[in-house]
Amino acid sequence: MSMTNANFPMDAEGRTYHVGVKRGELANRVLTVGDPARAIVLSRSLDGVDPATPAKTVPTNLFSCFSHRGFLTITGRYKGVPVSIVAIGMGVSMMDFFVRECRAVVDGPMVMIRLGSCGSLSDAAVGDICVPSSSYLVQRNVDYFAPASDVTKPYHLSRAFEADPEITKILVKNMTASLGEGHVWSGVNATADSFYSSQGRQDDNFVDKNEDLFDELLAHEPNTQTLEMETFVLYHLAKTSTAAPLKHSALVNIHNNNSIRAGGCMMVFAQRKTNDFITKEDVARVEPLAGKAVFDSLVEVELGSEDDLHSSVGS
Ligand code: R1P
Ligand code: URA
Repeated sequence: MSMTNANFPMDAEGRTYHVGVKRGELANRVLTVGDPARAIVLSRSLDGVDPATPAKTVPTNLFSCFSHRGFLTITGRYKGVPVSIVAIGMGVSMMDFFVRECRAVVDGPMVMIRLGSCGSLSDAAVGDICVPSSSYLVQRNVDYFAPASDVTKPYHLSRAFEADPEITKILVKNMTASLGEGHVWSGVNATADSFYSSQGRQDDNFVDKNEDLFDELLAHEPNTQTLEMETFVLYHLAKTSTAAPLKHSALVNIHNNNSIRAGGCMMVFAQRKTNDFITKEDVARVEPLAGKAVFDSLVEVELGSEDDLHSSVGS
């Protein structure tokens, strides 16, 4: 694969270096997940999918692209509206690749919603859904661990960045309709740079100094409810995205000056207070219900008339 432009590498066809997508392959409305298997399960809710499609197979009526770096993009329509699903793997760098490279190949405003899994610090039980209205970043403060360090805090906690408030409201409504009252929670998310140390897991093989981390998170943001590994970057990059290109002035997002509107929700896989972990039967029950609620939300968000420009995407 040969690339041009070391600043923002793309191949001769205009495919981005990591996600591997080019103009015309991605919709303005994107659902992002970590696990490619989850992306394939959710793709079964898109228009025109043959219910006899074998499990673990991308339906043949949909566009799909599996990149050499492990990103899976699936594009089709939901209730007639073009949508994409992008599986990105895990961690803050993968979210950064996803947001920037997808933004680069789509014209006009975009909406991006993450459906992930998480650990719960609140009473949200395994199988429940949390819709965080904001997220902060928890980073291992590596300097603390240096020999003779004078650094006093082993973890750095950033300020919180907000999701798009309207998307959060729509997600809560649609998740509640899908999963039922009592199973949908609002709160603040903490995105950690490790599944282990910066999520307060104890590991005798390493010096982590994280015994008091949960107390520190709750002192920092008393409504901290979830721990996972990507959402902060999505909310942060949406808030720092520049306005939609002026050549499409009719599409400039009326809600703010950013070209990306972001929201997030997550299924509780790990209950950190009771130490429960979700069963595979519960994952199979919750994933498609939550996925449908996200698709309903994606198509409900007002973006402008981008479909006029991209009417062939997903068909
Ligand atoms: C860790 O097991 C992974 O699960 C969560 C975390 O954010 C991390 O990526 O999300 P996904 O299920 O979307 O990958
Ligand atoms: N994903 C995470 O990052 N943490 C958990 O505890 C569960 C899922």
